[in-house]
Amino acid sequence: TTLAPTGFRLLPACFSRDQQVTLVRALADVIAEAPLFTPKMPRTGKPFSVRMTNCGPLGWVSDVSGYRYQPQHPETGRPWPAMPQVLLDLWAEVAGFDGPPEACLVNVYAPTARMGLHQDQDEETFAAPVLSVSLGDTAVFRLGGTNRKDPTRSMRLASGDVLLLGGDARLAFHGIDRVLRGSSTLFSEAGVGWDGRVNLTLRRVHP
Ligand code: MD3
Ligand code: FE
Repeated sequence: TTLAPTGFRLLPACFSRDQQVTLVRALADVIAEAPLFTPKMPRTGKPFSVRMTNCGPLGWVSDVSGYRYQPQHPETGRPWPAMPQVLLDLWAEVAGFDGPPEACLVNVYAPTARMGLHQDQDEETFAAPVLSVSLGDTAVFRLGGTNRKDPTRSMRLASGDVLLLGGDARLAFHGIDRVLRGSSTLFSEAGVGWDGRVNLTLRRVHP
């Protein structure tokens, strides 16, 4: 078994069920303003299995030209909608970083979607942590070290769980092996027409 890197903090059930329902409804408004898009791999153009949108001043996008942060939606050209206040409050409470998050990437996983092992290195600073919020179906998450060949460990991320990745964990390899279909009733309870899983990542892009 492998030790978690320093700077890795799981806050299980950080959000109450009521807070999760409120957040899901706020995300439905975000998606109405900034429709989900299917990112493409740089160079090859191969589509991701995860669909995405963003809120906050900047958003992460990926297409044949590469990965980048930009202030507008890649398809509508409009600015990203504001980050829901509950997310700004969460960051202020737990991030331990002086300055608000600049980007909130919204990853929407259909029940069969996954995300391969990768590092997050598109930001201009790694001094701030990344804060992740899981909603809906439980995910099987994989966390390694800062080298691709380091040993990895697997853990489940359930709806309402929050993960803080600072310190060494900020540059750790990580991915989503699979989503446990039907493990949550959150989205039906919230009355949105989705299934699967949603993950939010709050980040600083600039120092
Ligand atoms: C560990 N998202 O958006 S969240 C991503 O569930 C991403 O959608 C996954 O990886 C998801 O880049 C994992 C947990 C997470 C997020 C960022 C990290 C773990 C991380 C950054 C560094 C190390
Ligand atoms: Fe990532």
